[in-house]
Amino acid sequence: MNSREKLITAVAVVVIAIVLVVVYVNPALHYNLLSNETKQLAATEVRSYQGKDLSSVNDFRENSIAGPQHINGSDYRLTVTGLTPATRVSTYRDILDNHQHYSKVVTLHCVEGWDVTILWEGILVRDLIKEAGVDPKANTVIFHAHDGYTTSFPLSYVMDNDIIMAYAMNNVTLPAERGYPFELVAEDKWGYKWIKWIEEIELSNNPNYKGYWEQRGYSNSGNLNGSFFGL
Ligand SMILES: Nc1nc2c(c(=O)[nH]1)N[C@H]1C(S)=C(S)[C@@H](COP(=O)(O)O)O[C@H]1N2
Ligand SMILES: [Mo]
Repeated sequence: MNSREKLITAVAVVVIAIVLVVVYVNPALHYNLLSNETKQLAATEVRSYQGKDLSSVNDFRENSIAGPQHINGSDYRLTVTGLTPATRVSTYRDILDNHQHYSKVVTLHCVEGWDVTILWEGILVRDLIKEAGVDPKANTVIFHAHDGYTTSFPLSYVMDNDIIMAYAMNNVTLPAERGYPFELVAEDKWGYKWIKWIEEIELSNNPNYKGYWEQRGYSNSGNLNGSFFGL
């Protein structure tokens, strides 16, 4: 090679190296670049699954208490706090790379009268809680979100059911409006229990804790088969 060819080769190597580093270290680019468990060929929303029609990511009404939250995937930390032997801090990559992924079609019903049926993909909340460990005094789990929103459940709800924290819907990574990085798929509960932008999972011994809408009169159990007012 002459010196001009050497220079071109050197520049090409540097450019390729930079691209690889950026793709590898940036979790926001798309989890499936980093995961060997779920292979996706295109980030295109699926609209039917096993014969069922799905709603679209755009069929939700956006009426969050403080508008969409924009969380940077590389700065994101999830903590498990409260009645646990060790406060546990995880990054987005830790959560996606080191846990089993699950998918499930579940319908979200908002008290306003609309609903959306979505193919959710996420990891089990139970797995994160088990990893941190649970003090025997804990009987309640309180989720805290980036916008200050909170909601709570009996601990048994997340430990005895397959409750996932979703990072994708209809095969696409959750957009900011839908709760990126994680929205709780609170099956059998009203939409206000489906907390978006989850940052903290707190183990508590207060079964009477009331979250944002619960303090404003909505049922604390949030059970779909009951009324959303009262208990
Ligand atoms: N952090 C946070 N999560 C939230 C809310 C909110 O305001 N903040 N709204 C809840 C309500 S009332 C519903 S119906 C669902 C779906 O709301 P979306 O259509 O705005 O996504 O998100 C729930 N999760
Ligand atoms: Mo809602």
